[in-house]
Amino acid sequence: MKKRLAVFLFLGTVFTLAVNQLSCSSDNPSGPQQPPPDTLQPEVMFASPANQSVISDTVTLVAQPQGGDSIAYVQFYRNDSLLAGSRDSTQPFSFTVDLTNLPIGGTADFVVKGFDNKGDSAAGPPLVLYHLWRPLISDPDEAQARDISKVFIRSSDSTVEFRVVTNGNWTNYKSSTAGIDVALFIDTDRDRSTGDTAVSNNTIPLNDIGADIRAIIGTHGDSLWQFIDNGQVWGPVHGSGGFAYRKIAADTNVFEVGIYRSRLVGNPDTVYVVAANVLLSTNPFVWDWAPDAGHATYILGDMHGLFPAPPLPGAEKPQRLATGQAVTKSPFE
Ligand SMILES: [Ca+2]
Ligand SMILES: [Ca+2]
Repeated sequence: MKKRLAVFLFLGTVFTLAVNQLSCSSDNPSGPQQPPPDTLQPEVMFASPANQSVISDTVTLVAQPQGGDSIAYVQFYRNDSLLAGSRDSTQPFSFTVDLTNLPIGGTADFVVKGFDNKGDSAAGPPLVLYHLWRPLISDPDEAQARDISKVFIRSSDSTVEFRVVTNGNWTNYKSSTAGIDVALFIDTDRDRSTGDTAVSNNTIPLNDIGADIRAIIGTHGDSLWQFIDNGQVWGPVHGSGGFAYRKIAADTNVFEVGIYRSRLVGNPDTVYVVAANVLLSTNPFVWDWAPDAGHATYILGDMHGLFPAPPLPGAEKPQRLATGQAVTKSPFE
């Protein structure tokens, strides 16, 4: 008798479970089927390049659906204007844009919109891209000869690159009267208690950073240095050389220098940067800081290497002045 009762209870449980299952799977068990309201949007967003990338003269925008309504086609917009011919109904949605006319460091703003077959459309998050270089520091014209105007930056997995522009040309950049003496100070651990905090015999603070690496270009040689905390001195970076590359010409106002990321102490993701130029032809020397106070912050991990690969002819040997050539001790000491 007990056995029959157990079988009966078991069958009852199975029946109840089955009914529950059917109830759960029915959207509308109490009335006729209604088409659900169309609350889904044809959501789409950029898949590449990543937001805030540095890109070359042309870039291919790629967009993908975001799991909303099915997408009939997408269109791409730049500064709210539809890009002619950008309609694409085949995944992956893409469109190639020519940015050749954009200035170096200029930004381009893009939006992609998805459209469904019911007349709905939805815009994805905007995309901002930089042309060739990303602005890092913009410094006012301080009416000094060859003071720093702008510093641009970009990076890849292997290098971080700087592009420095001055107000007014130099002739021979190494000339102590008509050249430059620029230092790029990099706080690789964003910690003022490590690295150098003041220059010119500790009389001029390096704004608010503790610089662990410095690159010097100009009168006092083209060289890369690392601060030795144990001893409080700068030591040249030896090994396979100083810079990854250096591009500087006579009678111009811009130079570029590449540094291997492996040279940055600790291989940081984020660095602080302060630039300085010293006019050696005046007594006392005239300093130009960029920025004038504080520092610029750069996240190396943000960059995506979409600009042309930098020329890497092999690391450059640090070019330091020969004995007797230096007329003054470097003001960066
Ligand atoms: Ca530091
Ligand atoms: Ca300045």
